[in-house]
Amino acid sequence: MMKWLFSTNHKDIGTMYFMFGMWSGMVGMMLSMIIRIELGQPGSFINNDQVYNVIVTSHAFIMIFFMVMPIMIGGFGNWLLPLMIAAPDMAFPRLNNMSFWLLPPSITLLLMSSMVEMGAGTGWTVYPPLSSNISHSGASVDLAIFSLHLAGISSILGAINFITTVINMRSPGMKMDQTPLFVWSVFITAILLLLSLPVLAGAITMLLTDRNFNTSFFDPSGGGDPILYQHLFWFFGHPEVYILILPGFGLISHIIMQESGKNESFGYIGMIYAMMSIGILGFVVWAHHMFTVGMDVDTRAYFTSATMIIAVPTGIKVFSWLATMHGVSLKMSISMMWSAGFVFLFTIGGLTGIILSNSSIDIVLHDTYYVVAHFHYVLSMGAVFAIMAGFIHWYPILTGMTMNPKWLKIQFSTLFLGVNLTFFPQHFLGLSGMPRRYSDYPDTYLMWNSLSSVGSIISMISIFMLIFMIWESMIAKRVPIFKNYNYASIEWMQTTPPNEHSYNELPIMMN
Ligand code: HAS
Ligand code: CU
Repeated sequence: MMKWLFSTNHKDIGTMYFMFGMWSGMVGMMLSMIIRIELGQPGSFINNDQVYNVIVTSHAFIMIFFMVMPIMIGGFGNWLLPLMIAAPDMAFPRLNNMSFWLLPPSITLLLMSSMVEMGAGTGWTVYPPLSSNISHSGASVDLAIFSLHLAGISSILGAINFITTVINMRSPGMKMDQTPLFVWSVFITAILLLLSLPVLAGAITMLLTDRNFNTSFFDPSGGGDPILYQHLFWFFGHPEVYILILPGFGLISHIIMQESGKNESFGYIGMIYAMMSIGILGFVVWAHHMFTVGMDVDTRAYFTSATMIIAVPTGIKVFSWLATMHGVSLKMSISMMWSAGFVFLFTIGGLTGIILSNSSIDIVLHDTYYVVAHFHYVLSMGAVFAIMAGFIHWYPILTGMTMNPKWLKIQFSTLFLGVNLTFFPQHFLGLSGMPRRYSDYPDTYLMWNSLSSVGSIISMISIFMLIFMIWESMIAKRVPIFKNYNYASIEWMQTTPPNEHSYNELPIMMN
């Protein structure tokens, strides 16, 4: 018990992040099922639109801050990053413990916000005036803000830890341009976190004082401006979406390289520059979320152009993954299926992003289901597929157990079908004008909505299958056989004292 509470060990902390993220993922999934039940047919299921909005808001917060980020950065980052640079642990092990243990109180505050008063039905963007005390009186939004404060502190501390670890703890002789791409991806993600989260913290603190201490940062009646909040939020919010995907890029690069039997990714240096470009560009495109606030045409032209440029480095990544797979007789392992699925579906999500970046088109599509389809392709199929790929790829090493490969393939097919059936029809709903964050719709939207809800049930069944397979692997006690040299070398690194590591002995880690 105390071993976990006071743990300073990167693997144990990584395991706690995994378990926390999986638990939050269950909560987030159940909330999404309530959403899809409400929208499965016209008319009302919940019978309360505030409650519906609270569920949508909690779903987004939980999936972003308590599922994807803890699993990708906290779980895979903690587990793999020190191993990949042959460090004995993270640079600040006790800080690492604190980063993790800030999360349970944070999610508790969020869940409490739904239990008192009428809940926070603001959407994850928490825009005033909806989030001001006129529309959301009571403690709910304040609790949600405190929750974000804690999750933000957790992430900032984690970011400091990862940045320091990558800079100072690399095995002697390992240059930055010899460091695996997953390490680079977490490093760049940590910098994005460090630069963007304080802006969110500022924005929500200003909102807090607007709500409780009569300031009027975002209140026109006191000389403030609600649009200022949107600028501050999206200056954080857009880098945040790359925070959610970049570690996934790193996982996918590693898996595709390894499963293609190569010891180097195609265009390794180009992949690093691509991630750096995505990270930098991510800070200068934020107002593509605000095309409808009434911007002048030059500003719109700028944000459209800057946003589109991100397709270039992202394209470099996509084509480098394809080139890494090219020219070998590919063995379609399960982690490779997830990775190929990632490349395909993430690209679809990216292309709809390019469509949305056109400001004139976005005036029509903003706040419709087209946006919802876009971000679920890059998140539910991008981020989640990367997590699934990484989890299945490293499961034997992390746990010393193996899941049933045939069932894993069935599970892959099931989730592939489920998420596509859920989200592809949402493009059509958006194009025909169905708005997001509404609990009901006219009959004309019935067909695509009911298909979407059926898809969500298929996805849920797939997740249950995975849980069953994890359980089955525990009772079956099959011991993994590390035939593959690459696996073996990670195993070797786990058992070898760090001072005996030398870069030259780690050919696979070169990427
Ligand atoms: Fe996004 C809204 C534009 C990537 C997540 N995005 C969101 C929201 C989320 C999100 C969560 O410009 C909703 C937030 C909310 O609650 O309101 N997004 C883009 C663009 C990219 C992009 C241009 N998004 C992501 C990633 C996310 C994510 C990654 C998370 C993981 N997104 C937008 C816009 C909105 C938006 C608008 C606001 C919409 C609104 O009205 O609210 C790019 O990074 C995508 C680059 C990737 C590719 C695919 C691979 C590239 C290849 C190269 C060739 C392609 C070319 C393009 C030359 C482009 C293969 C050709 C174009 C064709 C159409 C064929
Ligand atoms: Cu954006």
